[in-house]
Order: sequence, then structure tokens, then C-alpha cells
Amino acid sequence: MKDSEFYITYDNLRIHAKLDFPAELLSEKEDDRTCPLVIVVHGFTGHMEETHIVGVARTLNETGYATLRVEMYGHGKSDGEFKDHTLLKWMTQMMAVIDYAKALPFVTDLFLCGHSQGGLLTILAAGMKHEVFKAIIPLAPATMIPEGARNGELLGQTFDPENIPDLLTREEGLVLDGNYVRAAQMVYVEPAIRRYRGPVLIVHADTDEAVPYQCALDAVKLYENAKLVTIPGDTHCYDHHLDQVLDAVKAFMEEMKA
Ligand code: FER
Repeated sequence: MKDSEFYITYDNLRIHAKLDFPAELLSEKEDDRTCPLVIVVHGFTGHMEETHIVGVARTLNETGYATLRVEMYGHGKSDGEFKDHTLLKWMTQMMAVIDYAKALPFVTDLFLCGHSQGGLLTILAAGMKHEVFKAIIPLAPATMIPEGARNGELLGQTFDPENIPDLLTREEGLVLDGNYVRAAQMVYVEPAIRRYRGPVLIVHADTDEAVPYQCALDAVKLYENAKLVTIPGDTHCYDHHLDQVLDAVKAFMEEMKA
């Protein structure tokens, strides 16, 4: 077994990926050992080297799980323009990533963990492929995006949801095609939640400035088997208490081994 960095190609687009193993497996011969795997995904404008993403991946490795960090369409070193990314593209790509991960010869159980828009993606993908995941971990899941798109509220701006602008722009030069909004308007979170009945760990700061804490409260209520760990007084990316997030992930994943 060895750590590796590579691209998964799907529909002629490259998805940048990094596979990391628990230290104790690295000394083993390639064919000898098996291991559970967690797919880990970043959020909107994010990438796989963000502190909270790396922190979660390292913690999982230390807890005995391999991790497959991936960067979705228009993010990190993956193909596609940020401007052109949509939730529907991410959903389709994630299904391909899941199929790739499932087929890796060392993999025993499969898990999915994502932050923010990646947490929303985690919920949606678990709805689409409920049978493949032993458990899922949506971190600060941005479940308000689809409803925001339908109500004309995204990225702290308002617009007419019936007459979507060609482009959404934000300060710092961030430009997003109006098709992002059109796609998001067609996404429904509740049916996805109802389709996944396995264990769910949600971790959310009660003072998250980007994704309302209420998203976690609503999701944990709708899931049949979900647990919420609240991080008091922290930011969207857990700038102050990442250690508490990592402890929660570790404890939950220790339980998943039993
Ligand atoms: C928004 C608020 C939050 C939004 C996206 C996010 C597209 C996602 C944040 C993240 O993934 O970190 O209005 O609109």
C-alpha cells in the first residue's frame, strides 16, 4: 500500500484525487491488506489542501481509514471552470468517484464525508447511492442552497428567481454562471435525506457565518439515524475549534468499526 496522487477521468474531464492510507498499512505489501475508505470532499471555492479538509483526512487515517480526497468540477486541480460548475455536475461526477472507489481492490466498507457544498453533495450522493455507504459525515452541510436558489437568495445577494441573471458576481472577482442557479433550483434535499437510512454524523458550528446552523438542526431531525455534534462559537471552516470536529469524527468512526 502506498499514498498516491492521480486523476480519475470521467466524461473526458480529470478529477484530481489523493489517496492516503493509515500509517500501519503503508508497510504492508500491496495485496496483503484491506481497509475501509472514506471519500472526502471540499466545499464551494474549496480544495483538498484546506486545513479542515486535511485535518479530517489525517484524523481518519489515524483512526484506521484510508481517505480518497477529491476535487470536484471547477475546483482545485480538477478540470472545468469554476464559473461553469453546478450541483448537477458535482452530483454526476461524485457518482463516478463513488464507482471508482467501490472498485478499488483493498476497500472493505465505504464512507462519504464532505464540507459545506460538499456536505450537501454528501447528502445528495448518499440519497442516490444509499446502498454503498456504511455511514456518511456531512460537515456544515449547505442544505439551504437549493431553497435559496428557488427563493432568489444566494451568495448573500438577491435576484428574481424567475428571471435568473446570466452571471452572479461577488466581490473578490468571483463569477458564477446563472446556470448554477437554474441547476440548484431543481435540487431537492428532503427526498435525498429520506433515501439514506444509515448512520449520519453532522458537525456544525452554532455561529457559522456562511451556512446557518439551522441547516444541521433540520437535517438531523429528518434523518432516521443522525447525530449532531455542535461546535460552540466557531466559524464555517472551524478556525477556532477544529480539534473538536476531529474528536467528533474520530469517536463516530471508532463506533463504525465495531
Ligand atoms: C451560499 C452560501 C454558502 C452559496 C454557497 C455556499 C452558492 C457554500 C459555501 C461552501 O461550500 O463553503 O449562498 O451560494
